[in-house]
Amino acid sequence: MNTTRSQELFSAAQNLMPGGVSSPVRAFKSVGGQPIVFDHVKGAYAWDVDGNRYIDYIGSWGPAICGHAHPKVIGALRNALGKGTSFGAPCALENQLAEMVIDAVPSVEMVRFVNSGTEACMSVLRLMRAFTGREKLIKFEGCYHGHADMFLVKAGSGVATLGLPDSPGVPRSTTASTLTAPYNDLEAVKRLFAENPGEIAGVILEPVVGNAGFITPEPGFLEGLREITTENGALLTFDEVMTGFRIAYGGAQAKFGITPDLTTLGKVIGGGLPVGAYGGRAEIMAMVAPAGPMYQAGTLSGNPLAMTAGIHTLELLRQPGTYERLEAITSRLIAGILAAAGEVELPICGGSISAMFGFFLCKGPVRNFEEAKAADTVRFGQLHRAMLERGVYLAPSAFEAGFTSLAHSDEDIDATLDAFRSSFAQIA
Ligand code: KE4
Repeated sequence: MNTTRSQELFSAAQNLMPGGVSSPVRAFKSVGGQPIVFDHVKGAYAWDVDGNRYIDYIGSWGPAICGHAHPKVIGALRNALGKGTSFGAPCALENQLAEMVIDAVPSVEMVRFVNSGTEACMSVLRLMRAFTGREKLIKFEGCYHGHADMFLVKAGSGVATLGLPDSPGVPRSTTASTLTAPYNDLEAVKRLFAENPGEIAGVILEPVVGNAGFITPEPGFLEGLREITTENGALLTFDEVMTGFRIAYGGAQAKFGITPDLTTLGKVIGGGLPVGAYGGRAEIMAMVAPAGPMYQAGTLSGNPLAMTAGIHTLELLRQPGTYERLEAITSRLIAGILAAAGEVELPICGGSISAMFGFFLCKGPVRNFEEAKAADTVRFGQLHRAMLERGVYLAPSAFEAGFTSLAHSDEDIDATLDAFRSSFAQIA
């Protein structure tokens, strides 16, 4: 691939923005190679500023589940633009998207829109604390809930990608109340409750992990967390910023039949524009200002363009056959990846659920972050660069999940598997 223009632009960006990016994972630090500067996206594809086309398995980190720049979303945005870009006042579109989210997500009786998943997670933590009157929180190693201080403890995603010990600038006093346990380890959670009786406000987790690589809950894990939190008077929050409307229309909670007390959302519900949300039982949400005393606010929250993009994205997703299609292409993709690695005897393990997939270059199984960190990240970097050369754009980190969309065709999957076969042969 000729990436001359990407190199020029990325080099100039280094003097303008830290690391030349607006979000760390985009800098390809852990995989090496030349970060690709995008020019435009459409459907399953991205084009860089040198005119190279890539089959895109990031999809803007989740929002592009219907394919990039879907004509129905773009058309609706064009119409909405004529009415203005932001009101800072109530608008009917907020009612409409709120009703769709409430109708779809089992735990959500009321919802508050914000502007990012980080904002949703920091707000839901404040709400858990406000409702219970307790301060401590349990999160899981490798899970990522945005970059708010109290979550930057053994976090996944970019924190794991860059191998950061967490982050400077986060006061010890802020993270002292954040307890951590290994994912899939119910005994560790029980111990934390026993050691902190009456002090834990809640447990937050990714019900399917996408930020430590792709890690699924073992049978009984989510059910166990539901029981333990209920027994201890603590709240259970599913961070469905990534899994929401991707694992199923009702999210992972619908797929697994577990109803948390609170849920965070983002990505898909904004259809590519900045939206986050938190919601749950009405009696808990009643604490949120101005209905209740817990303060949270936002200038651009519920803005008409983001609501429009979210409404039309969800309308596309609720069409019959959507999740069957996503399951079919994604399970074929991961099966082909595992088989291709097996053909050259490369250690690999992985899986998929609906439109989310991932693999680790190690024997496996990978049940938690410690085991994920044992995977071969050097070889993953070689694979990432080889796949880019072959026109396939994978997440630039071994600690991220991959995303398919309704726009990925059977031919795209075939071409991707061909690229995997030759890339595995190259790096084996
Ligand atoms: P944002 O603030 O980035 O919108 O959402 C934070 C967040 C919260 N919870 C989960 C489960 C998430 O996956 C995320 C964000 N995900 C990363 C990708 N792993 C966003 C990409 C990035 O940081 O550039």
